[in-house]
Amino acid sequence: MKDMIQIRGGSFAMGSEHFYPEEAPVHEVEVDGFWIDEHPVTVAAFRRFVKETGYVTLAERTPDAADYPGADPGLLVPGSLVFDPPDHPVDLRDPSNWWSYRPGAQWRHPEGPGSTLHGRERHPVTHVAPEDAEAYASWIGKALPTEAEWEFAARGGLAGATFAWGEEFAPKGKMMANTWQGEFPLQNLLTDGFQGTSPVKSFPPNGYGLYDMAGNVWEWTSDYFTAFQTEHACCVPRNPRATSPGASLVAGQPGAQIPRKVIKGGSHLCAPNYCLRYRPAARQSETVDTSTSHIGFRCALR
Ligand SMILES: [Ca+2]
Ligand SMILES: [Ca+2]
Ligand SMILES: [Cu+2]
Repeated sequence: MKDMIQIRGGSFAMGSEHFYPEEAPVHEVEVDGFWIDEHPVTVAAFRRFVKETGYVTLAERTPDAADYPGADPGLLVPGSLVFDPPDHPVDLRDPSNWWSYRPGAQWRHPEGPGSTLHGRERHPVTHVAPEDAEAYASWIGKALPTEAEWEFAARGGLAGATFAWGEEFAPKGKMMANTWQGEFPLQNLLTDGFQGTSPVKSFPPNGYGLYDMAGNVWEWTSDYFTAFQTEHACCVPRNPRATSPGASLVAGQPGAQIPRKVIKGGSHLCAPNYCLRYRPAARQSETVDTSTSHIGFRCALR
């Protein structure tokens, strides 16, 4: 399979108890063998898909006012979330301090109208929602990985390790992924050489030969987001999947009526002072109507 890596099935300890609560508890999971893309889907690959099918991504369509009761009509226009760093210290609890909904932002114009993909053909495609990722995957005869498959692949055969390459963030000073160094969101030291996304395969692969599992862009999985079960289970789950949108709804949160999916791997915006999530166990929930400049995807084949 071109540009894919075959992963032999097995069981592994999923999750972590050393970082954020949503990753706990560590629990044993078994997955059957599968294939997975060796790097995130690139701009060039996504362009071929759009050229052949005429596909229009969610960010290019006008949002339906009925889905967003009370929304500012000025925001009910095609667009996407763009990283828009503040120039002064901000409250890290409020992501709206560095995310802006930018009309006209989409995969061809990652920073909004006027921005281009020039020189970024080998970068991961961004500004894709789950339905866009799924449309691409089915066009090419693949599927999105489940959360368990994604994490098993990201671990690269290293049981329980913090990072996809081991325990040390930068072994012998070598940067292993495109993350954020410095005080997010004000200061980006660029120790890894990249401010935004980077061409795929710019950093070493993990033990399975997979690139960019950590950092660069977050990656959509096929699973809806739910808390890990804390009760003792009778048996090791095999090929677990979260297929119920209802279970992912969180009352009281913004966008409470919109289902959430699991994204994995962290991005170029993940920094130790804010979001140490460039790790296989890290997981985050994102509403299915979301597209941003730091989320992409890769495909799997079963
Ligand atoms: Ca970086
Ligand atoms: Ca990634
Ligand atoms: Cu992050």
